[in-house]
Amino acid sequence: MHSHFLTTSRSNPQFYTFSQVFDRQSANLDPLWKEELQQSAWLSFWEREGYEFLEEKWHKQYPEYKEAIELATAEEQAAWQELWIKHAHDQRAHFWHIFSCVLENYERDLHNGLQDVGQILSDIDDQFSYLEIHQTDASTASTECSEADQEYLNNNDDQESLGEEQQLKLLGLPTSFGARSTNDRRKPKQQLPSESESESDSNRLSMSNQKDEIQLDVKSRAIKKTKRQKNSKIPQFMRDDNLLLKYWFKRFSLFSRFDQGILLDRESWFSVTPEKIAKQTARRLASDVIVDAFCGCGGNAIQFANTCGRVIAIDIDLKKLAMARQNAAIYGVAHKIDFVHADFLQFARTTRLRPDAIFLSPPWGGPDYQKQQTFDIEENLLPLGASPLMEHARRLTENIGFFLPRSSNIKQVIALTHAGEQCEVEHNYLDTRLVAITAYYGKSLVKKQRQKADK
Ligand code: MGP
Ligand code: SAH
Repeated sequence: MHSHFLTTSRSNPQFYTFSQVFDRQSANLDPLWKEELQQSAWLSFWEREGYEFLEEKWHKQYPEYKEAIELATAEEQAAWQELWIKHAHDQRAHFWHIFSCVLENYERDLHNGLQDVGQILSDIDDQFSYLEIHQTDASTASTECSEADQEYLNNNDDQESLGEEQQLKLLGLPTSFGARSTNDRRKPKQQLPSESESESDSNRLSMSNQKDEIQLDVKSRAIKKTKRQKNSKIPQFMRDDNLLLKYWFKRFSLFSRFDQGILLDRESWFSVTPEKIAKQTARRLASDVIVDAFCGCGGNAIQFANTCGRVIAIDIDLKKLAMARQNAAIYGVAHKIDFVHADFLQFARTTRLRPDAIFLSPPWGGPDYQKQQTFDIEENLLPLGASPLMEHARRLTENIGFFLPRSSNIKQVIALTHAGEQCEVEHNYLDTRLVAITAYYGKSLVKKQRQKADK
């Protein structure tokens, strides 16, 4: 319980995603699978989020930097630059460590989702032996990361708040690497690593790939700082509701602009897609016209508005639509969204609209969905099972993104694929925790990641 709160109270979790392409008959995996996946997932993660993190941590550690650099001599500027490079190396090692733990979780989570897979995918199991994954009871499953790692991952977003020794132990780094006493943190010139130290540091990094290096020049970047109001009030209905309270603690992970007036009703508190995941889905479904079939208070619709030409946001609940409109205005994108009050099933049967993509995030039956070890997507989704819901969506387009519980039966998810086509199943993590999966269907959406092996 305690660690649960530590996890959920953090406002800026890191987002990691892994995906795998399946077709109805086989997963087309080969022995290189894990290594390839690891490489590409790490690169896309680091390219997507690395620089922002480096900057954020840098300015936390050296708040005086911005002013100091203005007056700095050329020599002092070079000293800062060297310090920045070391900082970048340290942080990359730090995130690589966490990433490795998440990857181990992914192996386990994927395996859990495939547990019930029977005849139809009989050859997948053999192929997955390459992953060296072991069957674990989902309720007791833990990553292969040690308990110390877990504690670290749960507690740590700010490296600075950890003891130096603890950091080094957990990062598996030598004392000359990433270690700084609190006192000399603010004295960049005295703590610059020697060149040889720097070199050996970079040699120690688990992945050496040129593309992996984020180009380093902190001076050239303007630093975004969003000031959060500290005085947001917990809505009364949440105070009395133990179930909901945990979502309050992660409000900034749901909406980074939460304190600018985001509105959510009870159902939406536990249903809204966290912003970083919604952003990822929006990158994947970027198109001209998209239908968000169950838009709720707009978590996904807002992000679609940033990547799509036009968003048709449908919900059966008028109050939620009003909140979605206000939330979209906070993100400055309300003008790109048409809010449609309708039953999606009815809409799909009657509309002449032919969007480029549809996103489905229907109700899962409330937070109790977690009580099922394996979530049956044909039985438990509302208002319809996954297959008939997909049939409705396919009247409009074949390009579909489907947001589903992390414990979904992957066999059922794969079975939604059209014969002869593939689907891509994406596992979305915030920090080390799997939040949900997103399945993509339709030729133009599914990544061609296995082409090489297929040839
Ligand atoms: P969760 O399992 O309730 O939260 O939902 P969490 O923090 O993982 O729970 P914990 O007890 O394991 O800590 C995880 C995410 O799934 C939420 O943030 C929502 O984005 C999404 N989600 C949850 N529910 C119940 C629904 C739902 O009914 N519909 C949709 N579309 N998304 C949901
Ligand atoms: N993706 C949304 C959350 C969706 S929650 C977000 O990130 O904010 C599921 C939503 O489906 C709820 O808002 C619910 O009102 C809506 N809904 C339920 N049945 C529906 C139907 N038949 N047609 C359209 N919307 C429906």
